[in-house]
Amino acid sequence: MKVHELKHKALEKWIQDASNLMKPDDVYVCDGSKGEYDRLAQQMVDEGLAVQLNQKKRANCLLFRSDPSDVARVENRTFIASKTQEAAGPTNNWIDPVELKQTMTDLYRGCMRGRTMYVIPFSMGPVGSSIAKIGVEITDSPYVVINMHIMTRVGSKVLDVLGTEGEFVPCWHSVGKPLTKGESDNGKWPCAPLEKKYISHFPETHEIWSYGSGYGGNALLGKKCLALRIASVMARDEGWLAEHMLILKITNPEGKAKYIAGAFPSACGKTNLAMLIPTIPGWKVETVGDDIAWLKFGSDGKLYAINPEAGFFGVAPGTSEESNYNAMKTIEKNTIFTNVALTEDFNVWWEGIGYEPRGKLIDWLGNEWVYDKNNKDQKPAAHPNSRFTTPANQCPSIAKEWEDPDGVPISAILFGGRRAQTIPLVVESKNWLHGVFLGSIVGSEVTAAALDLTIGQVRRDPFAMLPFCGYHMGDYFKHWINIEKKTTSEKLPKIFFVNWFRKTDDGKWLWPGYGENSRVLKWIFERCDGSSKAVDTPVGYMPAPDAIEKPVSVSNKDMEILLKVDREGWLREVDDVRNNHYPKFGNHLPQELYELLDTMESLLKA
Ligand code: O2Y
Ligand code: MN
Repeated sequence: MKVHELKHKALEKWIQDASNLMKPDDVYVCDGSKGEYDRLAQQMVDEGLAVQLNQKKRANCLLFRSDPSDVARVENRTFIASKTQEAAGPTNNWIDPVELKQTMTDLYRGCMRGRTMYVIPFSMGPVGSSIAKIGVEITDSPYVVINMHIMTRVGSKVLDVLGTEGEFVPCWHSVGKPLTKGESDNGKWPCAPLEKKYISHFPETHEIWSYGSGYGGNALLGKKCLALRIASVMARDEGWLAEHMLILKITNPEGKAKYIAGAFPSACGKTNLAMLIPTIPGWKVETVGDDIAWLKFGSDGKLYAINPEAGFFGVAPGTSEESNYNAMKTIEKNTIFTNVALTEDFNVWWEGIGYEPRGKLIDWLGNEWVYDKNNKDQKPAAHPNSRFTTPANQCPSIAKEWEDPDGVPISAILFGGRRAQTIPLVVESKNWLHGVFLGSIVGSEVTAAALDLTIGQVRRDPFAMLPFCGYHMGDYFKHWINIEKKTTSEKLPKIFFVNWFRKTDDGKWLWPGYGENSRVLKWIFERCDGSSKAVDTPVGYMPAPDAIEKPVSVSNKDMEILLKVDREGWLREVDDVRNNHYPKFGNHLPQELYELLDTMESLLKA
């Protein structure tokens, strides 16, 4: 479609203004069709930017290798440009919005020379659902277009819902690599150097400006930028919750179903949990979403959740038939792989796929790579943050309600992280406020070297939202507290703190995880039904002895450790929260949370 054929005149003007600034060779409005996807895919294969995989083993699948400098979200180049720094809070990077727009306008000037500007109308949430939000992303990356096709609902149907005056979130994106006359990418992933990358959010005006990166969360602007950072601001203003949560459906042997949402920091296995295959007979888990949930009140006063996305952008390394059978089945076709290794027969391979690679591979950097069993220091063939982009409707465990425009009623919310010590297998909060307190102290051990922390150190990531909240986290805590006032307590989900990652002092896992986590989900399900037993402890309600059936691989002693209150460990936790964590939020930290910390400390010392 041509821009002048658009019925929405404000949208047409916005595109025209962007085009005048960025000077693309051409402007193309995406229709979201399969033909469009296939054309762009073929174009990138022809240009040497993508590899078509083996049609018999990976039908309609592509492999991309990004620039080695453009492999992940860039938190230190991500900005919340609210009018005041105080509104963004101390845990977000802030630049004055006027200054930032000036800087970025200069970068955007002529940035699309030699390229096509693609206009992607997309819906986060089922098209036309009252819960859904519409965005329009302009980008000069055809890689972004085909990823958006999978991750969101794209095209003419979205323009129809937008009509002549509908509201949309304007999202600007450029890889920041204009081409001179006759120049081409020459098979090289285009992007700008780190210091020129900007992933910017303007919360007051609901705008997103991204420049310089073509990768994942930096470029697929419906995901972290719109569905979390901007949506969290909308949710605060409109009285709902935009959360970094999976959504799963769990059904007991009698056929009764409940829906559970769960917030875990990045790299804690949300996709695996959302696609879990229970080890307990008769129980079934199905997938509604693996990363983002929007929770809104229904007319009955209960919280209903939708998954605003249409696909999964999962981490490849560690994904195997054993760790996530459903993901492995989902990615057999129609999938985009980024930065995994290529095998001789044009299939994909990554560390932790469950089998050793044969023959000569091409690693994520494009170099020949042969597996050397005896070399423990061999560089990985796939980048640790290599990804698959795959349609949710191909997932064998997808729940039939996953696209229900009204959402699914949430009975329980889980918070968790990777914690080798202290945090028990599961604890239920005493009430909503206590659940908010547990969410506010979520932390996870660092698994890969980070700039500011060493491996194993706990990084606090309240509600798993620290990198994704578009405003002051202290105010976000208050928003969660206030949610309780919108309904009656018994209609709110119960809140649980879980930890699958407990270890012995000599570093062995205490809990097998994966499908065995269904034993914990069963207890949670039955707590929501009032049918499973718990004991009151200083940290919350914990499973009564034998309330969780022990997996055969876990000893009685280990089970006891998993379900015991480690008073000394918790007192250290209290100390860390009081002295290092809560002070970060200054006077925006709700007083109620300090009071709960005091109460917990006295109970632990009693
Ligand atoms: O590194 C990226 O660009 C992607 S990060 C990501 C992708 C899918 C789901 N969650 C995350 C995350 O960082 O939480
Ligand atoms: Mn995530």
